[in-house]
Amino acid sequence: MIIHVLTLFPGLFEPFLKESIVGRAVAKGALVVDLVNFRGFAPDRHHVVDDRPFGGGPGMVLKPEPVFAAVEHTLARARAEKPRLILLTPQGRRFDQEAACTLAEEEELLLFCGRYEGVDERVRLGFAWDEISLGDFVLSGGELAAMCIIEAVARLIPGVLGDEESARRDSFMEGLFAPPQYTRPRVFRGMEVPEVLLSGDHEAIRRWRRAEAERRTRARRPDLLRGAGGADRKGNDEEGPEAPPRGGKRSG
Ligand code: 9D3
Repeated sequence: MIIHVLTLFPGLFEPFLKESIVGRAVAKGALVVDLVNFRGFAPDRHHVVDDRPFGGGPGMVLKPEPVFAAVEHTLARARAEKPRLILLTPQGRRFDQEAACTLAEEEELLLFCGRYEGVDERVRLGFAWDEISLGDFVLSGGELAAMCIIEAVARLIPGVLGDEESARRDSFMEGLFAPPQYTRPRVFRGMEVPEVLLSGDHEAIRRWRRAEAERRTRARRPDLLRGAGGADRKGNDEEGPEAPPRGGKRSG
């Protein structure tokens, strides 16, 4: 998979792309991340990318010219005919594992990281973006959201996780929280490992883990047990006039 990241802060991504599972995916060539600093696409001598909002108000807005130039340049060099365009914004559809699975099926993605108060509205209107948010909290820009998406997607690329890790992902526990986990020692500060985990009775262990996973999920996140299709399972309203762009496969 190829992921183009358009950002004013490519340095934030560099250590992240070297370490751990994402680093391994990049080293193997299963994932290529192309960092594009769109400051270089600002037409003026000082490479100014932001300006004051028409109508007044606090903060600055990303100017359309460098963003259009960077997106069009990246699309022109892309391998896929139509890479999926993703705008990271607090106004987007909430990211979840289902969205990660959808993105992992794509050959090529373009992630645009905004800064300041956001992008000029004509950037939103000028391209067929999927708009994605990480949740209802305030970040300073889209970079950390982009890294979360890169990590969630990289884990789903075939061959990126080791056998043991992917077996766990495919297990019956999917959709529930993990059951309590213990390792040595058997007693730590007076707290003992549950007897069943030491019993060697694999069927009893399986039943205990399943029951604990369900109990914990019911206590903390009963919405996860109600299954897909619940009215507001993701905190998004039903389809309304202002529902964020939907994503999903585009045609042609
Ligand atoms: C305090 C500024 N807000 C005034 C109404 C709006 C605002 C603008 C830009 C809030 C955050 C940002 C920058 N955030 C992102 O670019 C972002 C984000 C986020 O802040 N939270 C969750 N997901 C995302 S994805 C991109």
